[in-house]
Amino acid sequence: MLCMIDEAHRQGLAERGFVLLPNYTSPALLEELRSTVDALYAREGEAAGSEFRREQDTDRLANLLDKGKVFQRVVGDPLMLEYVGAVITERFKLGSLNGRAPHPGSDWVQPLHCDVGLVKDERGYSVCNIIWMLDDFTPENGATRIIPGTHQLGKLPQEVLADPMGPHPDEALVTGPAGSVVIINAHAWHGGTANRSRGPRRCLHAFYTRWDKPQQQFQREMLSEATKAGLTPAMRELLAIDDEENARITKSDPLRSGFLK
Ligand SMILES: O=C(O)CCC(=O)C(=O)O
Repeated sequence: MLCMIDEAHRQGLAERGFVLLPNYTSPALLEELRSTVDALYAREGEAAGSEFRREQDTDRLANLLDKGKVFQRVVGDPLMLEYVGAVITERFKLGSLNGRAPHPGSDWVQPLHCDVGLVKDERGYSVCNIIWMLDDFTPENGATRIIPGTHQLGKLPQEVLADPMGPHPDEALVTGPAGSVVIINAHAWHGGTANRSRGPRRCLHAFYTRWDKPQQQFQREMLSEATKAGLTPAMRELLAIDDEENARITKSDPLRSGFLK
């Protein structure tokens, strides 16, 4: 297969645990994603995000594959799948696609965490998260912070830090223009910061997990029959719709509702 990942990016991902691709999304796709997300926040109101989790001072959306065909372009983007494969070096599947927007004018800082509370294991890394920025991410509006290299520690921040919500001396703030994407080895300690601005900071989280781990949102049960009927075979496979092993793992493992993903 043709390798499209820049070598410096591959190295950055391996060593620092994340890589930023500024202005990755085309203006047309960015606009479509923004308008779809805004319509969903408006339509779902107080219930938004409730299929998965609510979060203080934050708007969330969950189960997005069931809520617009445009989202298939996000989770199935070939280059992004190649980046995911550089983190999770075995077969992987989509765990979930969510939206997140910290409220303007709030002090709420999301605790540093590893997605679904997982550290690397004897097989390597098992979680990767791609944040699609729908607005500029700035130091004022709640850009994501990441502690470079922590994906290699094999420890959760809550085991090590006195205050996972406090500042960290090594933190890197991931800023970039709307349309950028950041690929995160999701064992790296990371979290959203406070949106102290007056404007929105919308994004999507495309979360992927190794084949032997549970999906965060069980796509076979959460997608409508109409949505499933419209999926290509490749998308069915990425979402593990027909896989009995995934059904068994996901239904029996409480990690799928794990910490903040
Ligand atoms: O939206 C962000 O900046 C990061 C959010 C995150 O890591 C999460 O919700 O698990």
